Amino acid sequence: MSIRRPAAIPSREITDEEVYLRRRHFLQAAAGAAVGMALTGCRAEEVSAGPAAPGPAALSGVVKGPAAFQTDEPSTPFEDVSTYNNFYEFGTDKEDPARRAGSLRTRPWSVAIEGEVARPGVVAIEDLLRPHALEERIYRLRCVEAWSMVIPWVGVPLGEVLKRFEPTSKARYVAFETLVDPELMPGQRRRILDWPYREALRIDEATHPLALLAVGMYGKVLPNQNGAPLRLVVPWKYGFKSIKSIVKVRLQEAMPETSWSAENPREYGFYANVNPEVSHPRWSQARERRIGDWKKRPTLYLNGYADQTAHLYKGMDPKKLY
Ligand SMILES: Nc1nc2c(c(=O)[nH]1)N[C@H]1C(S)=C(S)[C@@H](COP(=O)(O)O)O[C@H]1N2
Ligand SMILES: [Mo]
Repeated sequence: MSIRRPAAIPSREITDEEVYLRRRHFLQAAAGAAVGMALTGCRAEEVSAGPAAPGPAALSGVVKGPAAFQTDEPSTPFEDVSTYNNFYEFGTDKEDPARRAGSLRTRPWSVAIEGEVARPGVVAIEDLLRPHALEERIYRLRCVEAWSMVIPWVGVPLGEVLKRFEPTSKARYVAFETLVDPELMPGQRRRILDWPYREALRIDEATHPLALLAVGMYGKVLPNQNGAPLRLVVPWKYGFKSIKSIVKVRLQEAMPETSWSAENPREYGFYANVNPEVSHPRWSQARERRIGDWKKRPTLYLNGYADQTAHLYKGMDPKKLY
């Protein structure tokens, strides 16, 4: 069932999409996504948008995720979500990814699953996704830079995917890596970070039902600049944990090193749980600017997902989970 029948799309969203379709720079980026986007053989078959409607193709067979994974808050317009990005592989300005990520080729794409699993392997993205229903989840995204968005993602629960590879009893952490290819990712020609971008979760965080492997947003294939073809979404943590364009997943016993905490351990920790009471060394995290809003709003503990995730940190000092 497609939840993106025209009648179900609010008029505000249609207007946003009309605006973005006129944006030349966005079209260039989307053309890159369109080339490799056929999720052939999986439940997310490409629905051809036709030449008159460029931009990311619609995903079919998307089901609405459980109520606990939705929000009544208005979604941030597609135009903003797809043009205001952090993706340092394409440059450090917010507009760089939308302007430059057209160079990324997202098919063929495979993901290596390694380490403490009974069934390791290198899996084509189609095979990785095939057994799973694509779900829509509307999540808040809170960047450590104190801005936020509300994004209707399409994806599959990470825990369900990991289960198929049969984690061993030694699998205490899950580490992720982004593609390294300076030809496709021009920002990697400079050592802005120690590439590849690396992120990780504790196994109980990774298998929490909120943790999502996203392949789309707004009912469509993910634009390259948002982390195509496959990115993590962990909504109770700062946005930098939600690693994009994943090529490797490694389950392991030791706590993995992560890019931002390796770069600057004083400013970025392993947990990076959203917490209004723990300031970044250079700014407060008490408030945030929702993209599109004028006034700042208070930041919520665990980004408003404390009901669902606080139990993961029982007995740990919340102030140390930065
Ligand atoms: N590989 C990679 N993943 C990344 C980043 C990045 O620079 N490279 N930026 C992170 C940061 S800081 C944020 S806030 C989110 C932004 O996701 P969005 O652009 O889809 O909103 O992606 C995260 N994932
Ligand atoms: Mo971020």
